[in-house]
Amino acid sequence: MVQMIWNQERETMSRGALEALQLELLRRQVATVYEKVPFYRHALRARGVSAQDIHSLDDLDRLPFTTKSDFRDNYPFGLLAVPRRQLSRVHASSGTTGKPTVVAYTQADVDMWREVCARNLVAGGVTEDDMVQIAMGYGLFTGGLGWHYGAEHLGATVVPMSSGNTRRQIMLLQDFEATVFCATPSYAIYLAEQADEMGVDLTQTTLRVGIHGAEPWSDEMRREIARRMGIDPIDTYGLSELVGPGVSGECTAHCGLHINEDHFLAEIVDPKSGERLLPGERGELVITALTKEALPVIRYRTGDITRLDTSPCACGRTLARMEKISGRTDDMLILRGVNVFPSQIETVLLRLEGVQPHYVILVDRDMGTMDDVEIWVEVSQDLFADNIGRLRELQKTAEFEMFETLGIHARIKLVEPHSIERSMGKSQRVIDRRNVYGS
Ligand code: DLL
Repeated sequence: MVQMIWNQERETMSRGALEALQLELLRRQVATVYEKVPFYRHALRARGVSAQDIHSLDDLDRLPFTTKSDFRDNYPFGLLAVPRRQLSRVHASSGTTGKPTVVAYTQADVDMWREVCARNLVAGGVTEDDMVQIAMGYGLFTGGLGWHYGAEHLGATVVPMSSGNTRRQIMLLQDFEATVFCATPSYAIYLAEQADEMGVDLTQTTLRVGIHGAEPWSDEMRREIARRMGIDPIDTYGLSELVGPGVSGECTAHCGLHINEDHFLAEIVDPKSGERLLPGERGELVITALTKEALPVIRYRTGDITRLDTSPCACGRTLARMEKISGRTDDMLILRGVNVFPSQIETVLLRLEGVQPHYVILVDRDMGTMDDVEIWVEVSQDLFADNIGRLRELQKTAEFEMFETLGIHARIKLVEPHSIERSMGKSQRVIDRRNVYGS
């Protein structure tokens, strides 16, 4: 397979050379945070470690973790390693409760960010000849501006739409002949649905690549997007605490997301104990930002569940691949003792004929004691208008499959098309009301 590689030197390094580079950068970064960031100086002193103690990458586990609450405790600029006037940009993640997580970039950080985003776009099949319609949110969210800079950097043409305004998006993507569409998977599905209603067949447009990410999505959802939009949907991953998009992304071989390891050092730990796991084991992704100047985060607990694979990839890149994220540690539902991620529920649902990719999982506690799960899922208009017998049959099959495949007892409620709220960004799939009982 011949594939364009944006940064041949960095993306095809031998593992030995890459690890030597990572070690050098790690030592430098630890020395910097010790000197410049009081939070890290205290944490390192408490563990009796300094840069001199890092002799190999195995010494990583001597370093302290950083968590989301450390960002909150140091809100807004307490973790900075540079004076504020050196900042070029500030972003923030929405944060469902309380203060947002604030992240900052120097000019060198913005340059690095655009470089890693360009790599991911090229890996996904984007070229300088492409017209890239960016339908991820612009603003404090990193999705819009991240891809914007990356796409410009590689020489493509950018249409900075942001999310929403869906009918206009559909009109312009046809008129401008966009070839690449960047959006969260849920927004891509929503746009496809609106296009159907407008009588526009997206598979007949010039669109050919979808750049997605920012939320968990199953392979079934990927197939649905590919079918409805006639594009190759590419998964990309990142988080604001590091840069935003640009941490990792799939190549067109679709066998995991290549991590930009010369900037982001990845490890997998047991989410409970924090112990490092063996190569290939699945657990929580922890990342150290090796080159960031403004906010050099050490061992950030992403909360995202995946595993790493360093075996050679068909595309020629040597950068390790992470498996598609199955969910977040804090999104994992424990239902009567069975662990399940919303993306697994999505997989089961979307395999059923007549079911639409719009669903919500409601978890409650029956009389305050037993977990009670109800899944609302939309069905196609045809099916909804059909006789009750077919609906009843589908409901029974869905309930049976949930138990057979995932071991959970869930009531399935088949609902009318358009009755579940659509999302322009990240969708909220789970409404968990159990903690109102305070357990
Ligand atoms: O979502 C950055 C981003 C923008 C990534 C555009 C990809 C594309 P945050 O808002 O800080 O940043 O949210 C980060 O979103 O810890 C994951 O839980 C989740 N997430 C991001 N990408 C994926 C993905 C952006 N491909 C949080 N699959 C992360 C599953 C993802 N979850």
